[in-house]
Amino acid sequence: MAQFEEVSQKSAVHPMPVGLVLQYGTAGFRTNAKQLDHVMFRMGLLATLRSKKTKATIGVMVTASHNPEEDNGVKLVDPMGEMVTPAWEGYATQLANAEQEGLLTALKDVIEREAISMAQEASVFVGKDTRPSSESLSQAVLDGVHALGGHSKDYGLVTTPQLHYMVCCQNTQGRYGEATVKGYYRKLSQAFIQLTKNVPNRTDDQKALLVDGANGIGALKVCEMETYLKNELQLSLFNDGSSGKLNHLCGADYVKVQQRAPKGVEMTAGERCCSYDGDADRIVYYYSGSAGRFHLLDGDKIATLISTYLKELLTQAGLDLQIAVVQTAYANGSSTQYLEDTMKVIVRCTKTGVKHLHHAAQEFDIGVYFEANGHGTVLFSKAAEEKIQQLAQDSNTNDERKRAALLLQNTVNLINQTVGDAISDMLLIEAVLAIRGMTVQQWDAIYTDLPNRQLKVKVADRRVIDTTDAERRTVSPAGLQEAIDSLVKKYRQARSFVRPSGTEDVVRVYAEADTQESADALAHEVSLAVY
Ligand code: 16G
Ligand code: ZN
Repeated sequence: MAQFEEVSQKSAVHPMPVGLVLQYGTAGFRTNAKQLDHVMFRMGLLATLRSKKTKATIGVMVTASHNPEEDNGVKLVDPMGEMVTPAWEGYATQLANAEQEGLLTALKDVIEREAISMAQEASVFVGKDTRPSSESLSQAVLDGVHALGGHSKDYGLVTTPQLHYMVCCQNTQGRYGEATVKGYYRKLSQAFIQLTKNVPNRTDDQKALLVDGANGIGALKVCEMETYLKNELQLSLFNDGSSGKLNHLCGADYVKVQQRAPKGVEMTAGERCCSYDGDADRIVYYYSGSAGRFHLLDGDKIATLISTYLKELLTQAGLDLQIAVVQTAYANGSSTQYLEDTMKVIVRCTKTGVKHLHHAAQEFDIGVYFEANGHGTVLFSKAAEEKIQQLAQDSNTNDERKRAALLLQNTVNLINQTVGDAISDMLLIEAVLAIRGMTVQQWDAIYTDLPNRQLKVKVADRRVIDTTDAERRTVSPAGLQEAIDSLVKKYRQARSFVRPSGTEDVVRVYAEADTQESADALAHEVSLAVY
């Protein structure tokens, strides 16, 4: 077949390095960019098959998020803008690791197992981040798509969530929005302006926000968006990529892990600041307290702010919709306690990795999900969106209910429901703070984080650790959980868990307790028990 001849010819131009074995992990393939050319070509092939299978547009994003600039990676995006379904992650691993001579057999195996009609048209959207290697690697993806006769649209430089958004817009015939970058800016900025325009006396101080763009794609895109915001938000952008290196001493991951301000951001006491990660699907906020102390507002604080705001609006609107917050084991114990005991919202805990949280959040009318590291969004069920819309349009509704319904409607429009989105999350947080008239300190004071510590432990084989209960308990090796339990008992308000990393060859240890000293000591003791 002519189709496969072209695959054979082109794959020779994208050869696999000898002896390299890669796995499609929690966030796709990720490693040094020099090892990825063949993977990109093959993901172009696989995305084309996935498109034929689903009869819909599929996305391929070339990025390695918060990894160093020398790395790169690739993720596939399914028709509704969600992460690719797990069975296909397995195919991705098989294709990436097939020997050069075995590539066609591996490809035909997928076609057969999925009963794919090769006559079906295919369409693939491709995007890339600002890494120097992304240019040629995204070209390799396009080569793969074309080798199997697929149609492609190259969005060039976009954030990861922008590409997810485009895929969803395309497959919902524009109902979710227009599948262009300008369409994305227009939808989000209009919703933001609608939300903030009736807030009385917003001062310039309240409109001001410092943004650390991690020297990446988020910096570029938030700049493009600024004019659409009509001065309703006044951004001071740092680490915009003009001189610094991607993710180096800056970005959401650096700030969260180091618990300190990024390089180059000059903040005065009480000023709101935020950091994106390298592909702008994560965000954290922070400020400097009066004594110069650094205060971090992570994904847990963001989830709390947003769910509190939504719950209040639902009450005002008189809408009986179930709202839940989805977290992982890393969520600070104080946040879980506050949400359950004070806010009385349902809290669910899932395994680490966006797809698990996203999936759990889909089970509720409104599902707010955030990882502590700042990745998250809000999902509204179709029924919830319809109820909100009906009420917003109902002329018999009284003023308070109508106002709340309109706010909810614009909130839905402001959120990128396909995946966590630093720009969309930032606009939502800014709108909520404005509407509720809150300063960043007041937001921070909703609850106080328990002191915590994370450690990495190198072990011979991290796969010997098996976990259960959303990674909060270990089932093997034997005796480990008992050892952790007895260590935890020594401290007050303590909790600890260990889990094998899905992205690095290490075991991660988390501990929290009433004081920093206790949290540090507990983490250390648990890490010794892991050896
Ligand atoms: C990936 C995940 C992220 C998770 C992290 C955990 C996605 C898009 N990203 O980056 O959600 O927090 O892995 O890494 O799912 P770890 O397994 O090394 O701790
Ligand atoms: Zn990211």
